[in-house]
Amino acid sequence: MSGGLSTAVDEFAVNDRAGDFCVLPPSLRAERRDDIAVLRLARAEKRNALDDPTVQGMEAFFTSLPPDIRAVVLAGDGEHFSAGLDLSELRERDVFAGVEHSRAWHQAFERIQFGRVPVVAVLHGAVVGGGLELAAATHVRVAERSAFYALPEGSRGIYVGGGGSVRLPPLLGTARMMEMMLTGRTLDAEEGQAIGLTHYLVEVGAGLAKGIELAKRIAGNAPFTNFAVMHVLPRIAGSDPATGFTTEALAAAIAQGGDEAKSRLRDFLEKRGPKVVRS
Ligand code: 1HE
Repeated sequence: MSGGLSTAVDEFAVNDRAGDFCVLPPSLRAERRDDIAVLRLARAEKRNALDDPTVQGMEAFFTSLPPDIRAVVLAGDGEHFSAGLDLSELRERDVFAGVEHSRAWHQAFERIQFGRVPVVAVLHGAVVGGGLELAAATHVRVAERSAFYALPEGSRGIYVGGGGSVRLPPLLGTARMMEMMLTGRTLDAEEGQAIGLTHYLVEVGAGLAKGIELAKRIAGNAPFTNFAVMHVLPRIAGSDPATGFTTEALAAAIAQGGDEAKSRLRDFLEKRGPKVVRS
């Protein structure tokens, strides 16, 4: 990816480690909450626009998570989650560099979607363009009431390049994505929730606490179950039914054959395990 991102990803992955996480660019900040990592976009002065070092830093972060981290919360500093692609970088790029840049975003976001642990996004303010593509690569989305969503690529004369054509249609529907891109319309937080783009809608300022609460619940699941949900379920959903049923049977058998399942099932049958509760 020589012409894609301006610095090699390895630079962040192999440099000396500050604390628990790999060295991150100034536009990212990570902290640990027990077995949860919170990664923040920390470029509020540019509305968390995603420049090369930020995308590259996210790839390095998700590639080198400490082994005891079991879920990640992704949030943004300031008034907005992310204004999307850093448009100031676009002027520099020729056509092939553009292809490589898009592929580099794909590679980074693939590390999120098909990484080691589930990721909960906490959305607020602008979640636009590449910011929405980033949110789509996470597994659970919490929105504060200030969140709004748009795909303004049409008005900038560009096209989504962070995997939006692949990840957004299953969330929004192809027709709605088409309409959003053609008209540049904005969806508010309630509309995003109504169409299933987000899973939780909370008051302004309450997103991070909700995200951490959900991440802790997720971290308490059996690791293989989380793995199967992240890695097997989307492959089944994208395959023909016969392949899907067979793959599901294999995943189910692997899960139930594990020690984790046996002890959790025993706990329930011996009245020690949690019951399902009405929310
Ligand atoms: C930026 C960016 C950016 C802000 N790239 N610098 N994304 C967009 O088309 C969205 C463009 N941004 C906006 O519409 C607005 O900035 C917001 C609605 C997000 C926020 O508005 P506001 O009034 O809070 O902030 P602002 O005054 O517009 O911006 C503050 C600074 O951030 C300002 O820089 P300054 O040096 O003048 O202070 C802005 O220039 C800068 N800024 N957004 C660069 N996006 C892989 S393909 C993905 C394709 C896309 O993502 S297209 C969508 C791009």
